[in-house]
Amino acid sequence: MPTRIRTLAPPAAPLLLASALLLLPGSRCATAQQPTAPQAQSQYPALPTEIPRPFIPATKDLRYTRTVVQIPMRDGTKLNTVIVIPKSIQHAGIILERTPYDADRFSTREREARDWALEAGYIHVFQDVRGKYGSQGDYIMNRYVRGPLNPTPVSDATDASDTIGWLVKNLPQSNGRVAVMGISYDGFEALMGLVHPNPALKAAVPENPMVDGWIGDDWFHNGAFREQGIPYIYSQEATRKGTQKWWTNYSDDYNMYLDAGNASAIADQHGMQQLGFWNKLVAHPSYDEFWQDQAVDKILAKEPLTVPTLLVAGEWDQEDIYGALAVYRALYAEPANRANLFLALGPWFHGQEATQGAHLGAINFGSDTSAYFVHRVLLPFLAQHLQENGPDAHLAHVNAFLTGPNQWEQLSKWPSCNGDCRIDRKPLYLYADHGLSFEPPPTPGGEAYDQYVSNPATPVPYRPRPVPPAETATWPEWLVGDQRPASARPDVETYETPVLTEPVTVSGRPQVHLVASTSGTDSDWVVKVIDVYPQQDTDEPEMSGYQLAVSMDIFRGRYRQNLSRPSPLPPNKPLLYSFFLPAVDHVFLPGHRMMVQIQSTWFPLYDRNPQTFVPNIFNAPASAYQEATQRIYCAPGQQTYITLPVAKRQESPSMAP
Ligand code: PG9
Repeated sequence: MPTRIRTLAPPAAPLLLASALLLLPGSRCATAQQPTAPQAQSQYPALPTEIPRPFIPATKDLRYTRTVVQIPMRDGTKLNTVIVIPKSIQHAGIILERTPYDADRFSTREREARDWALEAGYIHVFQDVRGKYGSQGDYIMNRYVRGPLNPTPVSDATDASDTIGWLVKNLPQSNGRVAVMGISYDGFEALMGLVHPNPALKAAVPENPMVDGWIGDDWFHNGAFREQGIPYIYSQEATRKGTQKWWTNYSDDYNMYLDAGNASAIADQHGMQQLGFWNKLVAHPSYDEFWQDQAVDKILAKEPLTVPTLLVAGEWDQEDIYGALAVYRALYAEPANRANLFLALGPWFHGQEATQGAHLGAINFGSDTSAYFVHRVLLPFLAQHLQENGPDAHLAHVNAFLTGPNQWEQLSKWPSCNGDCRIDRKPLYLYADHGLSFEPPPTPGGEAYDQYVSNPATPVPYRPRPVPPAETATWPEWLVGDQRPASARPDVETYETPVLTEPVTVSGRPQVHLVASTSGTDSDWVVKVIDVYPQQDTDEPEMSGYQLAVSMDIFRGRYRQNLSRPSPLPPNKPLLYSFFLPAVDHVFLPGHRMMVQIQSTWFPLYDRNPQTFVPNIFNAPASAYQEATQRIYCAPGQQTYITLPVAKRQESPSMAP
C-alpha cells in the first residue's frame, strides 16, 4: 500500500520555465498544462485575486531540471514520465522507478534527508504505469507478463524495456546504463524489468516487492484473505488517479468488518463489484493458475539472471514479507545466477529502508540501519554498476541485520552464518502443559492435547482495539506490537521455554509442524514465534516482559492437502498442517524466553474462517460461522513442533549475559 515515502525525490518544483528544460521528443512544460479557472460573471464588486495566472517559478538556483515526457511503447501507448536531471552532469547513470502511485507526486515531493540519488549524480526517472495517472492505456493490477494470462503484445516487462531503450537513446547526459528500482508495487515493477531485460539495464534493486499475492504478500497468506486490504483495492481501481477514497461509519475496523459478515458483503456495500480486480479475487480464492502464472519468483526462475540484482527484504514487512526472499530462493537455486544475486535483509517495516532505521515501534536497533543500507550497500552497488568504470563495491552477497545483538553481518548466502558456525534445523517441541523445549516431551500416559474454543463471533484482534484502518500512522508497526494481550485470551494457546541461559540464534524460515483437530469442517491456524523479554529488563526497562513476535503467519486449513483445491476437514481428527513462517534473523538472548502462540482468528487483518466448509469463503452465509473446539496435539506420534533454523556459533563477547 502506498503509505511509505520514497525519499529519493527532488525539492518541490512543480513548474519550470521552458528555458530550464531539456527539449526532448514528446516533452511538455508543466506550465502549459495549468488550467485557468473560468471567471464567474457577477454583478457585484470583487476583490482582485492574489493568485497570479500563471505563476512563473523562479528556478535559477535549482540544482536540476525536471522534464515531463510521454514515452511511446511498442503498441503506441504513451506513458507519462518525469525526468529529473542534476544540472551540468554528463555520462550519468539512470535510475528508473515505474509506479502506479503518481510519478508527478513522487518526483515533486519535498526534499528529505536521504535525497541521495541526485546527490550522487544520477538521472532519476519516474514513470506512471499504463492506465494510471498521466499514462495512457488500461490498468491491470500487477499486469501479467505475456503468456496465458496476457495474450497482448505488452506487459510491464515490455514497458520497462521500451522505456529503458527510449531513455538511453534520448538523454544526451546519460552514459547508457540504467538501474530499475522501487519499493513494493514499484519493487514488483523493478522485477518486471528483469524479464527479458533491455541490454541497457545494468542493475536492479527490487525493494520489498510484491511477488506472490496468494502465498505470502498483499492479498492472501496461505489462502487466508487479507481483508483490511479492501480499501486499498477500492482507491487503487475506482479511478485512474486514486481520487475515490474509502468511506466508513466506524471508528474501529474490528466492528466494521465484523458487522459486514463476509468480505464480499463489505466490498458490495461500497460498490466494488464494478472493480475488475475485486471480481478476480472473489473468482480465485485458491492457488489456481491465475495466481501461479503471475507469481514473479516462478517467472524469473525460467530465465538466467543476467543483471546484477540487489533484493531488499524487511524482517517485519507488514505487507510484502514473502516476496523478496521467495525471489532470492528461486534465483539462488540456479548456480549460474549466484554471481549476480545480492540481498539486503534489514529489521524493517515495509519500505523502512527508505526512511529512518533506528527503531521500529518499541524496538530499538542501536543505530540507523537504513543509513547503513543506503551508504554501505545501495550506493556502492549502484556506483559499481551504473557508473562508467564504476569502482568494485566488494559487496558481500548478503548483508543481514541480526536483531538482538543488533549487528550487521556479511554473508555469502542466505541463510547462513559466519565463521565457525552452521545452521541446524532443530525442532522446538510444544508440551501439553504449555512448556516449550528443544527436548522432546517425555512419553505421557494418555492423549496429550491442549484445547480452546474459537468463536468467529469474537475473533482475536491482530492488534489492540480500536483497530485503526490499514495505511494509518501506526500500521507499519503492528508486526512488532506486544503480544501480551493475545496471550491473556482463552482462545490463544501459549507455550513458553524456561528462561534461556544461552543465546539461541535463529536465521532462516521456521517451519510449522502442527498436529491439530477442529470440531468444525474448516479452520485457520495462526502460529507465532515470540521473544519474551525479561520481566525486569535492566538494559531496557521499558521493554520488561514485552512479547515481541519475530515470525508469525496464518494457514487456511482447507488447503492442507492441496493449495489449489480446498477440501473439508474431517471433524475432531488430529491432522498435520505443515507450512513455513517468514524469515527470522534474531538472537533470543540469555534472560529471555521463547514463546509460541497458536490461535484460529487474526482479525480483521484476515477475514474470518466460518469454521464450516463452504465453497467460497468470500461469500460465506451467516449460518456457516460456527464456534469450534480446537485441539493442539503434543503426544508421541502426534507431536506439534516448530523446526527452527538455529545457528550454532561460537559465542561472541557481545552475546554474553
Ligand atoms: N504493498 C502494496 C501493493 C503492492 C502490489 C499490489 C498491491 C499493493 C504497495 O505498497 O505498493
